[in-house]
Amino acid sequence: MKFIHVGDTHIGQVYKNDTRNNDIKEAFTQMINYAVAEKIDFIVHSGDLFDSGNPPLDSLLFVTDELNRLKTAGISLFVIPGSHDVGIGEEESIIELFHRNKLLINLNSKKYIKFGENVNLKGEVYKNAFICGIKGKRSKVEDEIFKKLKIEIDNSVFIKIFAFHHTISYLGEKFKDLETESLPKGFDYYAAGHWHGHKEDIKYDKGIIQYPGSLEYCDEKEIVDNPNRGFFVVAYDKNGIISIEYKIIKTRNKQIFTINANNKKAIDLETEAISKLKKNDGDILVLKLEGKLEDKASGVNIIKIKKIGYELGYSYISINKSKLNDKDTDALEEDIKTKELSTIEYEFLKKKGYDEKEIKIARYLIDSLQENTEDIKKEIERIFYSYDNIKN
Ligand SMILES: [Mn+2]
Repeated sequence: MKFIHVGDTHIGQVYKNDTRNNDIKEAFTQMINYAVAEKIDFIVHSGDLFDSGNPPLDSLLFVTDELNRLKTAGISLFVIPGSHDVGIGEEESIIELFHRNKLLINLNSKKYIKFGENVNLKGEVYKNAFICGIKGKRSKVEDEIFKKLKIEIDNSVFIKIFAFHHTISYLGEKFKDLETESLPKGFDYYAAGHWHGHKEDIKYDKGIIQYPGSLEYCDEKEIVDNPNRGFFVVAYDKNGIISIEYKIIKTRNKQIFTINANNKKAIDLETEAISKLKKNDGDILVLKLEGKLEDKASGVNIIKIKKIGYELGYSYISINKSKLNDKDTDALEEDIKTKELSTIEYEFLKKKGYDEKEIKIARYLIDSLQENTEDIKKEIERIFYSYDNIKN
């Protein structure tokens, strides 16, 4: 018997670029094609099937069609909602809509999970596997729910699978939202999601934790850092797991350049950047501009570079200036060390050409934003959530 473990497919509008959003769909189709062609027994999805809890109609239609293909092939899909599958302020996730239409099994649908003094969790027994899981939450440490977890494990099966959607402390303290030790014990395979990197064979209790990573690159950092994208194919029999294979999907060609700005003028940096571009058939282009320019960083005409790039055939262009400095950024760094924030704000607005009255209004707005009212808190949470979306 064989199952696929996939996660973080993020169907939706990850990019402000149709080609890349279609690439994300195409990656999902590649996975479904494989499952159908190889007669896979079932699929476990470890969360973030969609990029948002309120996906656009084209995403809903696309997923409906793909899941119908799976259904026709007799392949069951077990899903836990991820941090992205739940809309802001909502309890239910978009996954539940598909569950009720019998296109997948939402492992956190009401019949599987009961919250009380304990969190009672049930699973499904399917093809001699016991499958259960806990949905992800946005940007909260969720050790609490895991501590209260009581799972009715069926021990008569060949393998036991636990799906979750968190970054465990094993991967580093910086991004963790769950202590590794908080995971329940007694499972053979921990199907992990949320962290978009790819990590295999993390030993835990008597089992292993597996992160397939995002199925397609969800941002520029993933494009640069993670060369391969894919999903796991796990074979098992009555003795347990036989083999695990990481199936790499086909992704678009990438061209990544870093250009150093030291001792250069903006126009020279721009010319050098343009000289790197070549005619191509829909490649991804990432240009990283780093170092310190002699004149102003704003002198690099990003719009012009992108225009030339798109004319040469690139389907997606990202130009990163976050490590590009000039005398102004140096001065700002010095200011931060020596001056009050309000002085820096005042001087900044003055330099931008605002008069005293306008600066007063701006100051009033800045101050009101620092007040701790519920509305502002909510707004800030929303902004942090969007930021979190970019990261995970
Ligand atoms: Mn994700």
